[in-house]
Amino acid sequence: TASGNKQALISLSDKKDLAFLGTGLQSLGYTIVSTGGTALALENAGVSVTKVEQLTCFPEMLDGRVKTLHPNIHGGILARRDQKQHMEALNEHGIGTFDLVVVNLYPFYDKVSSGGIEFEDGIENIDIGGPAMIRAAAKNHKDVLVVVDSQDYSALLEFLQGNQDDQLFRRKLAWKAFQHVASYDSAVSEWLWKQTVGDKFPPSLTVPLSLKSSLRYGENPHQKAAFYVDKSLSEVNAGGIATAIQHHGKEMSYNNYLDADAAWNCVSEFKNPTCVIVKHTNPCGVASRDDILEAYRLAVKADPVSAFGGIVAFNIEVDEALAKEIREFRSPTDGETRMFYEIVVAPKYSQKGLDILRGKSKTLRILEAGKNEKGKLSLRQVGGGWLAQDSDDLTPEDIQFKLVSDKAPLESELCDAEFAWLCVKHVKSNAIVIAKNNCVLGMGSGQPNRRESLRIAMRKAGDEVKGAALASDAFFPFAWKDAVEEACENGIGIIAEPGGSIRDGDAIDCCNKYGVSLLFTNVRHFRH
Ligand code: 93A
Repeated sequence: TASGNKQALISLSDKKDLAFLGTGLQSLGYTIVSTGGTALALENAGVSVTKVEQLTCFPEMLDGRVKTLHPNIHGGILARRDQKQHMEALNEHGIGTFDLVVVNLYPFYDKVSSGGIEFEDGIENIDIGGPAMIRAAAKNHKDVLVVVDSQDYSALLEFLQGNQDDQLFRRKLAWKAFQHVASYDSAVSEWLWKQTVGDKFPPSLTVPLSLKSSLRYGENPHQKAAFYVDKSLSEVNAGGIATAIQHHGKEMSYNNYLDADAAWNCVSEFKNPTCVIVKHTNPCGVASRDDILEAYRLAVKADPVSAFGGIVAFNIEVDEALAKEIREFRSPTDGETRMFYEIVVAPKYSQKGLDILRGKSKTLRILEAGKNEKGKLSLRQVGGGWLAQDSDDLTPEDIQFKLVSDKAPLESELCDAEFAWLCVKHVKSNAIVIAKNNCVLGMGSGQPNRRESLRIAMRKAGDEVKGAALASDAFFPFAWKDAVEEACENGIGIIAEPGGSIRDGDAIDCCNKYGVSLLFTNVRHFRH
């Protein structure tokens, strides 16, 4: 600049901490150039600013569509300081250089996701000048610092005070800047795609992700790993495991995230107070009770060996009494050893509850998770590509349980079947769940044949299998001398399965022979 001052360009939609930044820069001797609203906010905070119009000698035009798109602005950002001709060109046109660009964009995502916004309104919220400045500064980051996140203001001011150059710091900011613009552009493209195809599949797959953290390692210690978060859920506790608050314990690992997610997804489906215990992404204990302490004890009891070292999830607040129970409860296998867990996850904790759990062990991870959103996209990677599908949001309320055998079920048996059905959805295929009185008695998961899953589930249920409900995530390919008959012989009271096999008739005949109620759901819950 003419005065020889360092010059900063600030243009912000989200003006959080702008006064802090402005006063900080002013005291470091920076000349600040700003767009209309930003300039006003700075002046109100007692910071003196030069308006962009003074540099461009143009008014903001076309309802603000053209504010900063001008050589006097972009020349000052993009000129290479080490190129004589560049600097001469600036001199010739009386353009000063910018040393710092601070920009955040029109809140496009918030606007279009708040619902009920007109198409024209969406279009007007697409920022053009902002990304142009960010990209220009990020390209020329060697000499122009670029900041897009108010959380970086402190580090920026510290850096400027230090008077020491650090190209890595600049590069990191430039990386963040391009991430910011890329995720912004994908939000715009996704929205436009929806305006074209509506809610029809396939969706536009430019999912904006931001790096949440590096992980110590992946599924195994020799695999590098990191965790990325859906950009649209950048807020703390915005929903799901990714944004959960960790109150205590060791750092979350790759497998911890998988297991906590499975537990949280499962427990969130239940209306009544419920405890779910997960091991290796499968719920091995689930119980609903008005008394959550009892639910917890029953969930452990379903499979105490597997529950040890597992993840415990609740769908209601963990209060003092529940926390004490979690801390003290001894394994039903020997009545002595206190249960040990990797993670507790719940929607809420009372202060006392939290303090008690913190005292259970140094490592116990305590997570407070926000409500899961339905209708999310589910993605799986295969060699060379991605598979996309709607998430499986169907619950027993969406389903007709159709009686296809002679024996009419009792009301209680119907409830058991629905409970088992909701659980089986969360178990890896082939999945069998045996349940009674809102409590899982045994489950078999991940076996390549259904009969093996059934045998595991029955073994866990023991004598309690008599009169209990059985849910199968997919139909039985055979009935006689196979899984259906084995379940009937062992005294199962009611079976829920999708139906749809060419041997459905055999399954019905078999249930009739043993006087078992058979319900067809017409819905399958494969989980591969
Ligand atoms: O309408 S724009 O695409 N055209 C521009 O030239 C322009 N310059 C800055 N949007 C533009 N901006 C954006 O205005 C910035 O990205 C920032 O989000 C916002 C700040 O406006 P104000 O300072 O008036 O509140």
